[in-house]
Amino acid sequence: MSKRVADVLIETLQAAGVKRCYGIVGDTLNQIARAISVSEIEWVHMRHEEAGAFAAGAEAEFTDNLTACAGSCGPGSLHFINGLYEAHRNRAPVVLIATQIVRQDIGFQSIQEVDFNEVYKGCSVFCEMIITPEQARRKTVAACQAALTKRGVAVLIVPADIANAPAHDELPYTVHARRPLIRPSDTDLDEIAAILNKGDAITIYAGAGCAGAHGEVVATAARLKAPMAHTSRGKDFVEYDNPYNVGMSGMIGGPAGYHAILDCDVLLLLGCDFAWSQFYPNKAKIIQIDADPTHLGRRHPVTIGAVGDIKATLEALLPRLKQHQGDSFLAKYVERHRKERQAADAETLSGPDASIPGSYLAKVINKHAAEDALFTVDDGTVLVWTLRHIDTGGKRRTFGSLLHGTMASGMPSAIGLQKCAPGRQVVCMAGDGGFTMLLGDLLTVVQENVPIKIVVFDNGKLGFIDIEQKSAGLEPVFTNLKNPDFGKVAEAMGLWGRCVTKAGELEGAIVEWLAQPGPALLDVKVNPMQLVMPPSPFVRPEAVVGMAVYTAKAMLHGKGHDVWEMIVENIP
Ligand SMILES: Cc1ncc(C[n+]2csc(CCOP(=O)(O)OP(=O)(O)O)c2C)c(N)n1
Ligand SMILES: [Mg+2]
Repeated sequence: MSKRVADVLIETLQAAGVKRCYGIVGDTLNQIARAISVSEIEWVHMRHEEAGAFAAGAEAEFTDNLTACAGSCGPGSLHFINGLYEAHRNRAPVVLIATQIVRQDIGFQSIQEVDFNEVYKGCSVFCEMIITPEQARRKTVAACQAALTKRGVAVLIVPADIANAPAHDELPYTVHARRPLIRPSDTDLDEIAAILNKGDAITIYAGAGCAGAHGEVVATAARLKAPMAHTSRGKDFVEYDNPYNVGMSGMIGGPAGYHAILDCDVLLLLGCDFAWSQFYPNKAKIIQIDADPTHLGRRHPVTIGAVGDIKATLEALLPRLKQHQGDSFLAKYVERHRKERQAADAETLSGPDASIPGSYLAKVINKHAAEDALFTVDDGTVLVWTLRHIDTGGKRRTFGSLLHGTMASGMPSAIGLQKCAPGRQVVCMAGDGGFTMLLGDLLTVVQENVPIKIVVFDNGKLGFIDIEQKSAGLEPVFTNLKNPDFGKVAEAMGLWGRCVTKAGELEGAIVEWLAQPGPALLDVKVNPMQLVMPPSPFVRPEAVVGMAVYTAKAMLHGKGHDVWEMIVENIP
């Protein structure tokens, strides 16, 4: 067969570093699927395109390699949308080949016609159609280059007649994606240093922009005698080997991180775009350094905002900083954080027949998972337990939907991670609601034989929403989930499966589950009444009132047992 545009497209993606393409074949995609089948790119055959987008996004985020997904026209390429929002917000370089009906039929509300420019403009750095065969290579290169350099999703719309057309001789366009080193000017660094050198009580708030800068960030804290709080996305990069760590702030953080930020006189934000303005201090001077200029001062007014990569900026800033001496401010929050951790670790259960709290389950997994395990996490209470109780130690990584906040990303992201890191242990911390949303792709796990380890935090409800409704003073509605034994479901679908209901069986089951050579699923019936308790100093008054109102309403409606159980489970 003579060379087609489809071949040019795939050749170009391969040259740009694409190793895998996730999707579902069909009509307008078939010519491209044929080109992939004779290329070095691996096709990963999903059951739902949304899961394909989550998998591609996780692979791209973890490896920093361009990763592809592809769909047929209309609904086939529409289904990626939620997963691509997730990838885009995580700045993961993903390219979607959205195939389209033939050019001649576009604009007539033809069968399966969808305007992908409209659909994908909110979650992409590039969204263009290949309009003629003569521009195929050039436009594919432009898509790859945008995804890799602007960090996000590129959507390449490819009408079927174009994919099928004979390839043209084009100039040898190739992708250039080298990254510059960026740091503030010397004058700006002097100004920043002057404020920090005068500060008495400085706190660092570190975000995901600190990736790759652990040494420099810790050295800066040492120089400034500064406690260091971190965001949930910064956890993997700064929490470990860090004597200055005081934990997270925010609704799922702890009092030490929260107060260290509110009580300081200078706050140094490093690669940190934490969204909630009520957790920023109003009187302190705030210095913000971020690689993305649009992040500067958008959450809270700042004194100085400067653009720079954290590692390069701190390397240039450190020689300008004087060694601070007094460490009473630092010691206060470090000690407070140590006590919080000690209290959390001391959680015990009443005996082998006790029900299993989600927090306890996360701790047992923390104990037994590999030291370089990769964790994916569904949105919901399970995300809170994971962020609070999984220690990364610098080698593990956690992948939750922390910017887009979607359910169901856990299992498909684990597929993508295991595909690109076959030697690593990949653990998916799933919610029963999130897991069943894309349950069909458990068949992909079996068909592609990806040996991920899935644990379902099975509380029989949309737990997080149940808590939200209760704290608004409402009686929970529409949150119950009628679940099967997911261990048996797993076995019927062709993987190892088991269900655990009692505390005494848990540890042995976790060891057995993690030791499985192939994919394995552990269904753990966790306590449905466990609340996610925000640290007491910042429980919003309306939430306290809400819980009280709910309690009163539940009592009135004869649900005294629920209330009693909630109290027993949550009041230490
Ligand atoms: C796609 C999507 N739909 C709805 C929501 C709103 N939401 C957030 S958490 C949640 C409940 C999750 O339930 P489950 O997976 O069982 O986790 P749990 O909170 O019970 O641990 C819902 C419905 C969302 N974030 N994403
Ligand atoms: Mg649940």
